[in-house]
Amino acid sequence: MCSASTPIFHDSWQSSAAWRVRAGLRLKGIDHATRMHEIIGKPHRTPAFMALNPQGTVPVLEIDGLVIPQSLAILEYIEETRDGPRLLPKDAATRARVRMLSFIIAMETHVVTNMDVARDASGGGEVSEWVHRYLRRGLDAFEAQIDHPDTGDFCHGDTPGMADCCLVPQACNAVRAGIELAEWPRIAAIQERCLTHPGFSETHPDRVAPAETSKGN
Ligand SMILES: N[C@@H](CCC(=O)N[C@@H](CS)C(=O)NCC(=O)O)C(=O)O
Repeated sequence: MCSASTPIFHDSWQSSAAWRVRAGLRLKGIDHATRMHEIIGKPHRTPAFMALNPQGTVPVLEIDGLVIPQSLAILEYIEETRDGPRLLPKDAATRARVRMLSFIIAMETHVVTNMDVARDASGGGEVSEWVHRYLRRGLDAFEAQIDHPDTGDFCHGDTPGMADCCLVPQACNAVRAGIELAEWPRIAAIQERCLTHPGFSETHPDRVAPAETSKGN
């Protein structure tokens, strides 16, 4: 049963950015209602949705009278306003590390490998070559950065947080693009651990997708 103040999450099983937030909401145990959107072909870009987010992208979270698009802004907001397991560490130095890992994926890898950008940027060439090149760059950098004493069972310490929320969907995209994660053993180990953690297993696109569906980016 949802109250008037129940957050509304605009989600899509086809979106890795949305999975970041689905996982974050699950990890923090935040009760919410979901509006699931089909994004392939952009049927979700109705006037009502564009009024919520002029960028036309998911995820969007309606919470506390606010409308927040952008997955990392949402994750930071729920971290700052809600109790529950931490997605970001308390102290500035380690917070910076978790943000840095998250940004490698969300700002430098996902953005240039999403289908709209890859199609335009590959200039009529092989889209998959472009996607592989930039996925590999991101995964190489991430693997190097988690060769660090603060890495534990998860990207930072022994509980999953914001960096894991960013890594897992992107690593699944890489596998879907035909890339073997075994090349990055630290990422592969964290990915395997995350996929058996309820924060990710229960929010996996296969668990939330309608029965007849197509995958996205
Ligand atoms: N930087 C944004 C990326 C959002 C994004 O690219 N969402 C894609 C799916 S992964 C989307 O909504 N695509 C549909 C569209 O652009 O119409 C975030 O982190 O939220």
